[in-house]
Amino acid sequence: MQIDIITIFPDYFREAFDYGIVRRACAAGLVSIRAHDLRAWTNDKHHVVDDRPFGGGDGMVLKPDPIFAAVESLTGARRRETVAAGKRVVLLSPQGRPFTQATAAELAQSAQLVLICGRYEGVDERVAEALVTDEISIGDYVLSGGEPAALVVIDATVRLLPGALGSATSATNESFSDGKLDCPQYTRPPEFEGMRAPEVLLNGNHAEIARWRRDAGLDKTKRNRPDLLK
Ligand code: 9D3
Repeated sequence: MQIDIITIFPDYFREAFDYGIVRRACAAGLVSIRAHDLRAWTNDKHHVVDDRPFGGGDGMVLKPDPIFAAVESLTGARRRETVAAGKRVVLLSPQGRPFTQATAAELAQSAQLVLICGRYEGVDERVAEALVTDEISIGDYVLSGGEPAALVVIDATVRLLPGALGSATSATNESFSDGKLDCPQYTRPPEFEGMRAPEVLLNGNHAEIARWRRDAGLDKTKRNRPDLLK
């Protein structure tokens, strides 16, 4: 998979992919990730990427032309309709559809992923109308821009690429795949500052351990994520 990020802060991503599963996926050649400076696709002396909103109002809007030029040079296509099968053009935006594990699984099928990071008050809507295949938000809170959202989308997607996870961990046997949260985990020492790990986990009765884990995961879900049980 090829991942191209379009951003006005390419340095934000320096070292971002040098850790853990994403690093190993890059090293193994499963994915190649590059961050590109949107200003490279401007033609004017001052490399202007934004302008004032039509109709007035605060802040600035990212201009369409450098973004269309960037996507064309990275995908070979200038319109959503002409973007080849297997290529996705993602706009990170507060107005997008919510990002979930299912979205990550969908994106993990693509040969190329182009991520457009918004900044300022937003992005000229013709980008979403004509260029983008998926407009995505990572949740209901306000970020300063699309860059941290791009990191989230890339991390969740890359770890689903075939071969990215060690055989010890399987992508199917995880929270959100089965609709409830993981159970609590404990390790040595069995007693720490007066707090005991649950005895059931120490006694080696695997049927009892499995039952405890299912109940403890369910308790955690009821308390922290009742929405998952509905
Ligand atoms: C909805 C808020 N907008 C109206 C006042 C202003 C605005 C806030 C934040 C416009 C752009 C941004 C920058 N955010 C993103 O680019 C973004 C984002 C987010 O803020 N929350 C969750 N997911 C995402 S994905 C991209």
